[in-house]
Amino acid sequence: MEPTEADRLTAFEARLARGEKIEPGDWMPEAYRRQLIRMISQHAHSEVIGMLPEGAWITRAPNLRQKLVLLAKVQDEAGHGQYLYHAAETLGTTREAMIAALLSGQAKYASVFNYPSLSWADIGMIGWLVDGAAILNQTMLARCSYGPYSRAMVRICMEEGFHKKQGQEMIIRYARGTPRQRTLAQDALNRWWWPALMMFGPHDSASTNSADLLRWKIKTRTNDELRQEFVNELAPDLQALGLAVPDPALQFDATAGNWISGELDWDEFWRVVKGGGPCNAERLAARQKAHDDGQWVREALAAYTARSAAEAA
Ligand code: BYC
Repeated sequence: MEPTEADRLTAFEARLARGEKIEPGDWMPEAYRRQLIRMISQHAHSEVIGMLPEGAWITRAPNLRQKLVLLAKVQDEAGHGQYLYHAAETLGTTREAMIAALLSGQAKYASVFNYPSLSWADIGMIGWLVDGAAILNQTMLARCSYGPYSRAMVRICMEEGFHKKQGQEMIIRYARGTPRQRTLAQDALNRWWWPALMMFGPHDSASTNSADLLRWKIKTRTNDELRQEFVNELAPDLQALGLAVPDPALQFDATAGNWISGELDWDEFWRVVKGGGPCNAERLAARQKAHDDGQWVREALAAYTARSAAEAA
């Protein structure tokens, strides 16, 4: 007798409970597939759009070493986008559909990349805070239940580790440097602190997807848990360098062992997520231009594939 939908769901959830990975050809609930396509494609878009704030500084790097490091980092982000688009394609979507959703403004990507990078110190702060936040989240995702996503995360996390270290090294140097360098580092912290905290998403009480994602072991920790770990890690390190976290309400709760933040500006968060941030239009216009400029490559590839198929027939 054919297994019913309910039997399949029970068997699927039993596999998750045993810690097994789900692979592309395996049966999965439609909502699990949809959640993964949503999240992996948003993640891929974030990597690709995330190249823009830093890419803008490649030509203005202060020396050859810094330029090489930044070039390597930005190229890594492009590679992350590639792995992730491929991981999403294993679920039955296409690259074309995902890119169309991004360019039409329908798909989301991390809100943090809609802020401008105004000084060279921003490159260090993005590395330390933004890549640091990404690592916390992605170390969790490396254990997620979908095989291709979890395997992509292993390599991505290693590369993000290098990204975070280059940023941290730069900010430590600036914080111990000249008064001008300290001012640049503080200014960068003032502008990137809150957008970095917003990367973890809304509070758990407002997180519409978390229940499904946690049930199916796509996420294993909540938005607020990860954000708290980030603040606990960063607040003392920044203060030890003499940098002031731009949160007058920040205080240490010795009983819980947590650094407690003031409330995030959720109106700003949702405005940026919905397309109204300082650089949303500029970021999408840059992606649209890159897509248009790449049209000849896609045409050449299609012609090559068609000719190879004709020759093989
Ligand atoms: N920005 O139900 P929730 C990098 C949306 S790039 C924009 O909690 P979920 C790097 C959310 O999509 C790595 N939108 O969602 C690259 C949902 O809307 P939809 C970035 C956000 O999925 C270059 C709604 O709000 N990392 O490292 O449970 C240079 C409700 O949220 C955001 C990833 O992409 C946001 N911050 O949790 C440097 C990690 N937050 O889709 C560095 C993968 C929430 O229902 N993604 N929304 O219409 C995730 O881990 C999760 O999707 C999130 C959100 C934690 C982001």
